[in-house]
Amino acid sequence: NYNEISINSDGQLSTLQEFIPMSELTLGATLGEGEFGSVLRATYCAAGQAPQPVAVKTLHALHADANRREFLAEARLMMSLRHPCIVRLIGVSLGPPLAMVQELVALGSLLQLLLRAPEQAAAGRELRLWAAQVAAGMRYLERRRFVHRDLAARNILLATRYQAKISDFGLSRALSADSSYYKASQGGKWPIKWYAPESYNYGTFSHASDVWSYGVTLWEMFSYGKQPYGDMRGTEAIQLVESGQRLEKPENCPDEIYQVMLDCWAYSPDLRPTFSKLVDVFSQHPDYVN
Ligand code: ACK
Repeated sequence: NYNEISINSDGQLSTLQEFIPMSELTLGATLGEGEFGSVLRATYCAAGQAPQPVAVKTLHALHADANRREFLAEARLMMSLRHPCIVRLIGVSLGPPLAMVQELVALGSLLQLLLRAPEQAAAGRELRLWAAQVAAGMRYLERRRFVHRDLAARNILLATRYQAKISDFGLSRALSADSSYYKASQGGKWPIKWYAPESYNYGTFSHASDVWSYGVTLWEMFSYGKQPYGDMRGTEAIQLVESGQRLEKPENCPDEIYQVMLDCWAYSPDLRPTFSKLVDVFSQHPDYVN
């Protein structure tokens, strides 16, 4: 339904190449359920090009035209992002259902890997490498003035054991007009346990609030996929943070790494490290190249 392309007043999205007709996608197995819809493996056969394995992320939330418009504008921005530590958005399929066509990231999510095979995933070496790569991807997003808003281990994917990539950046903002869906899909909750105080108090999101979430993501990594704040409800986790307490040091986590987490969880956004600083902290790794 190419009529929808004219929705965009700035005209940039109407360069057709960003829209992938369903006929060029051969859908395969379901990879899993995401926060916004299903994720399917697929093959993308663009005319005159070699078939390419992709992940197709459907967005069931986007029925209303207003949301679609906002999403498509955001998708245009996402498509302009290119970095080895960022999952590439190849295009958007107008469906129905509306879907994002992304590069296929072979090993799936870091959280699943940590949970499935903690002893294998466990070499602290790799944890530090992934930490460096996520910081590098976030530094790139910051330079492009892109706030992620949902940085968490579930949104880090692994292309190989030595290449972590950030996915779903900006998606929660793109979908914020339809927040009811996002809340519902989280089992009635926003991902509050990853939110900085200014985010859960005032709905403010910034690079500094992404840094707070990065700290929680580090905590997930170094605790091999544990749920932050255990079974606590979001409101209880908020009380804990507001009282000045923080997530405890994961077992066997080096002190200097826990100190980085605590720095990320400074109550005042101005006191948190920047992603550039975080890249410096972790990029001493021998396998780190980005
Ligand atoms: O751990 P997984 O296999 O990795 O299960 C989740 C599931 O979809 C729901 O998010 C997988 N997934 C998401 N995006 C991609 C992608 N671009 N490439 C490969 N797998 C993906 C994720």
